[in-house]
Amino acid sequence: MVARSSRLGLVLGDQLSFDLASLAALDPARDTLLMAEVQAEASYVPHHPQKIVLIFSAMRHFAQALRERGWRVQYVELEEPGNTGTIVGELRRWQQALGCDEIHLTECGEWRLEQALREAELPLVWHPDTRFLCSRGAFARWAQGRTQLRMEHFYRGMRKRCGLLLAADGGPAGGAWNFDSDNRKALPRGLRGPFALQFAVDDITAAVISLVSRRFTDHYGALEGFSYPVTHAQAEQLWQHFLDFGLAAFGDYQDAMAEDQPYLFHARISAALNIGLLDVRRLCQDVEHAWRDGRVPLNAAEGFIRQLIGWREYVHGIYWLRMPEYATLNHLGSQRALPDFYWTGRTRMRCMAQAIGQTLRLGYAHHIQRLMVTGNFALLAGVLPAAICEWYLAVYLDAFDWVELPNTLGMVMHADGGFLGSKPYCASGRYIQRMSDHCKACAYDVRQVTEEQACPFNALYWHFVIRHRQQLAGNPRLHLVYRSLDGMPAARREAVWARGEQLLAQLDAGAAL
Ligand code: FAD
Ligand code: DLZ
Ligand code: SF4
Repeated sequence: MVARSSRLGLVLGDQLSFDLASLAALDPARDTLLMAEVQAEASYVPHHPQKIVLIFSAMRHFAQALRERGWRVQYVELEEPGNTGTIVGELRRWQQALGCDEIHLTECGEWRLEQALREAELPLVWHPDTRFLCSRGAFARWAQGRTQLRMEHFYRGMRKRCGLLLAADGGPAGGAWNFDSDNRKALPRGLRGPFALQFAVDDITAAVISLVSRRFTDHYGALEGFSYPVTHAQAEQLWQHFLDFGLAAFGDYQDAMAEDQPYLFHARISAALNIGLLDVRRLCQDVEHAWRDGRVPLNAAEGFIRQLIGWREYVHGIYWLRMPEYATLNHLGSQRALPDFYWTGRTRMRCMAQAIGQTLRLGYAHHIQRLMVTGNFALLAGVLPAAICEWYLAVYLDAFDWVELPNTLGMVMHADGGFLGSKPYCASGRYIQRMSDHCKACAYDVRQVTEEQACPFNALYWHFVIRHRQQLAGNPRLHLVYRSLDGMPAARREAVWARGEQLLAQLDAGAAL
């Protein structure tokens, strides 16, 4: 027998927050919450197996925590008989079974699911996702009438609005809004980031790992080694660990990459934050306190806060401003299939093998690996934006469309024509050499461009610059690049182009490079 209830509340796998707006509108004494593991959400892209473990385990732990707080939770496990396999199907089933006349839910992270829900004939009562500091409406108001949207302008407004890192006169602490020029240091030889905190697998997670090992055998990525936080308390531990040991050097080495150091001084909190185990307001306050108490330098505190209230809120705003047409953009007309080695890590390019290898092992790569290694390669090789977007959405524990899509389609692929970023982040192997120690261990030679063993990034970079001259040459931020292309002797330019053509033909033939 199921108890009758007048209202149903939906809690999705990335809405595991006690202060979710829809929960605040419901009454634990009368209403029922629905949480459902469904095949459609677990397979709309081939999610990394550890991502499915994270979501299901965190959902099961959250359901338990809600019950302890007095909520009635209808929890549907993936293999439960009667599971319809979709969120809409489960809502319909439980609305009828419980006789609910209202379904309360919070705005979704992904347009795809929100659209499916809005199209379903269900008595839905929507609530805004107040876990973001800038609502969809506030972002649209900020964007209105601007000819250009720039993260830097948005970010300054957010600093003022949130009262973060401000001087007594209301200006920026330290006299500048931005310490980016201090935050591009290569890692000194021998310096290592703090040890990575590991979280033990409890009975709930073990049961989910067993489920995923049976049901998602065709998804790429390792299932063994899962050690990510699945509860609020564990996420808090991860955060405190970063505050104590990572944050102080975060700014300096934000852009650095190193052999066999997947995390360096990065916080590793994105997945926990995106599914609701951490609260962005709290994180920012903690960082501000750490700086005011003298525990971390200003360039670290500012660099970190910029990621959270700048980039994170900005891409969220852009996503909801421009969906669904944003996902279809392809300004540069890129059409190439995604090379197979993105799914296996089997390539002689050391930087790519390291970034992809750790991605398959851990479901994690830090920002510069995503932007300047795997992203840069996809941009230079002219991969179809939809194909590389699907890859990013599948392989990272923190990946949800609202954050993955603008970063990949906009920032990496320049497929929105510069709406999100003012120029493509294209770079040759020299950038990777400067910011990492990968080139020393690579089969290719980063100093060469046209030779057989030349770093593929080099010729592909010039090939990209040449083939997109029409779209990019007018961009003031690329004037120097085109000036140096034009200064190249014609024979050299032809040799570079030929080597680029040869590499692209190899990719088209399915070679691993
Ligand atoms: P840190 O380097 O310690 O940064 C702290 C926090 O800042 C992150 O946890 C994250 O919440 C936020 N942040 C930093 N940069 C960004 C950014 N560009 N956009 C949004 N938030 C940011 N992040 C995701 O959360 N999910 C994604 O699916 C995702 N896809 C990406 C795809 C590409 C192609 C690129 C270039 C970046 C993507 N990012 C994504 C942003 C960024 O790479 C990750 O947030 C970061 O690597 C997570 O690791 P961390 O927690 O150690 O971050
Ligand atoms: C990512 C994910 C996965 C793998 N599985 C589920 C699930 O079974 N049930 C659920 O409620 N949510 C899941 N999620 C998260 C959703 O995909 C996410 O809530 C949507 O993409 C909307 O943001
Ligand atoms: Fe990457 Fe080129 Fe350096 Fe090899 S030489 S690690 S391919 S940048």
